[in-house]
Amino acid sequence: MAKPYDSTIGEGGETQQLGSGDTPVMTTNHGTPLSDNQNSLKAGARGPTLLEDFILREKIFHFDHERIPERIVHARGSVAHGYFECTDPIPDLSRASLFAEKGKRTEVIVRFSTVAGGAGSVDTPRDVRGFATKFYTDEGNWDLVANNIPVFFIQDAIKFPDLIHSVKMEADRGFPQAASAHDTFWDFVSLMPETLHTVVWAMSDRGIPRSYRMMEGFGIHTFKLVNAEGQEHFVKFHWRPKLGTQSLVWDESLKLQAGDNDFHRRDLWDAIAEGAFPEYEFGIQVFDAELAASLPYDVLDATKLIPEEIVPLRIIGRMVLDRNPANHFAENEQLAFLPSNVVPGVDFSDDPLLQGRLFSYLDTQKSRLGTTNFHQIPVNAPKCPYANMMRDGMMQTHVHTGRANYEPNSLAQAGEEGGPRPRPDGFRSAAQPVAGEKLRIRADTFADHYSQPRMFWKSQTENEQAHIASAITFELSKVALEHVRIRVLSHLRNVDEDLAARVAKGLAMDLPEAAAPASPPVDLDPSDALSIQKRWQATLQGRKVGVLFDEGSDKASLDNLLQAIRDAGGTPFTIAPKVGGIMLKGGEMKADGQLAGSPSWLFDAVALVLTREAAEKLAKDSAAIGFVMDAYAHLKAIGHDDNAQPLLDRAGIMPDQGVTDLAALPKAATLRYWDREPKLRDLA
Ligand code: HDE
Repeated sequence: MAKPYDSTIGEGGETQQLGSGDTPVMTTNHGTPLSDNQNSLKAGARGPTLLEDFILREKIFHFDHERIPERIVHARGSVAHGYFECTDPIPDLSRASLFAEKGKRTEVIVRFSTVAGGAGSVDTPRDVRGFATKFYTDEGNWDLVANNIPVFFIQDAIKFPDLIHSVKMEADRGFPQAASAHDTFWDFVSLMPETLHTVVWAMSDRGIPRSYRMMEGFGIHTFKLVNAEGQEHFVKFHWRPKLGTQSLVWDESLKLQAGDNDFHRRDLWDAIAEGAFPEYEFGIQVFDAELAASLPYDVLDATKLIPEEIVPLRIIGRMVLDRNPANHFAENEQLAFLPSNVVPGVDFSDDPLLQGRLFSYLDTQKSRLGTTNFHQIPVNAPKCPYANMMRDGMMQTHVHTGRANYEPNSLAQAGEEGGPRPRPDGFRSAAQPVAGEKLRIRADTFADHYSQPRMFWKSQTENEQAHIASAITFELSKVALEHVRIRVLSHLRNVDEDLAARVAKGLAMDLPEAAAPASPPVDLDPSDALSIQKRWQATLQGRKVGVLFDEGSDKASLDNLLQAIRDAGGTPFTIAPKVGGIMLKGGEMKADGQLAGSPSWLFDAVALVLTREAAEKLAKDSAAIGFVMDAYAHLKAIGHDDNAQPLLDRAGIMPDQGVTDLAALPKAATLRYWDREPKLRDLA
């Protein structure tokens, strides 16, 4: 046995000589080399630990302070590095350097997130998703802190703490975690009809995305682009995923919350690790004050969107995410976004929600990261030179030299460092005339809360409408306060009578009187761009197919299928009751996953390559029955041959277009079978 005082033996028994070969020396944080990282300093082998043990105290002290406050909202997120490439320069619209030349690349980091849950919560609750991008441009960092839904719950920043308090776990009981289906959130919604538009989006399939790689992003607010001549245009920013927008079905997202609470984080990590780099188009909607004035809603109101049919999207760039983080804490927890980070050529509008955000994010970073110098943390620091007269502060890492810590100064005349100076073409706010009385007031043009949720509802397919009505019914069924449910129904009547009637029926409640609108709703034209199903991209790229096999399966058919899936751009994942080598007809094969631990919720489609005997055996195994039954219930393609029939029969699978032979599976697996749904569940 090693003597405690010279123990350099690790758990595995391997001895590491101090500083030998390439192994770095382990030291304290102040550089003193350690001789022993296994034993604290004791008075005798079985005696008490000594206070003198500075090595033990430093290690425990540091560990005790490892956590920093999590983000108040968007606490759970995933990051990826990559680049933005300008594909269609816009110098006529903006002097921003990242949009100046075709092919110009700018480094980025992106953080995707949920909103309501804590850092350790699950990835797939019904929620809005964050889509925040930091562009490290050569004229400073531009942070586009966006969401996957193009509108927001409230119109004025002063309501944000109330909104978030209402949706987070209830104050007395500390639950529910990461869920909007509870009294306080819907109480707030029922009293603030401006929330309805975003609520209807969140209750749609947008609230349960399939992957961060298959989600749109929206800057929401109206911003401004400013060109070198100082001319300004209004603009809205959009991200469009190359794989198309895709979502889960509700039952699947619930099961994933139990089965793989890192579903989105893992999906993003794996895709990048495998070289299937997520890609997004970057689009702008550009318009001027005249067009803004012609719209029946206010472009400064963050609860409204401008349909692409009215202001088309112009694609000016693309973003590729090609590198996983090396350290979660350094690059995710310490990553700080600020909507106030803009570069020359991009400017703010007077949207009162945006104006509030310009304060909040800077303020929150001081509280989370503990210092005004959080911009010096590598992930937050600009990649271009930066210099000013701001000095000192906690955790200052720059050693500023010379006496010039004020401006103006004339120290250069004496041959000393004079320090930086502003540049005439540095950031300039767009010159905008402002006049008005100082009031706590909201513009009349913000008063209509129903027309746009109605437009959204009317833009959906029948199946998507059924999902929305069912989601609202589900959430309100978890609301114990009956007066809240009644009040929500009274608002839904103004959105759409059919929607209100379906939710009321789903709750087994009578329809109340419609709420009195502050401004009567109008019928806006529906927009196909607002529907996921109408714009479905039938591709196997980025999709995963779970292939179940067992003893005796035909190896040649299995190999053919796996290759066909790869050829179509998909990722096959093999599953068997046991993961070690399984004897097949034609050779042995190992599985990627064990059947009991690889439910079909993890895949976009499934295939069964079984002998008749194996199918009969698996027809008595609940994991196998559940595998097939859930794939069917989640509207996925199921590829099989005749041998699998006993298992299909046991799982109650009825033939339809999505239940195909193995050869047709790669094509069938590009879709979900929405038509199957009414046969399976009673939607509202
Ligand atoms: Fe945020 N929001 N927010 N938000 N938000 C934060 O900043 C806030 C809003 C969004 O991955 C916080 O660093 C206020 C709209 C994303 O690190 C905080 C208001 C949109 C992220 C904050 C809003 C967003 C945040 C928490 C109303 C979409 C995650 C931690 C005026 C356009 C960023 C932090 C990341 C994070 C405040 C409204 C998106 C507290 C006061 C609208 C994607 O500062």
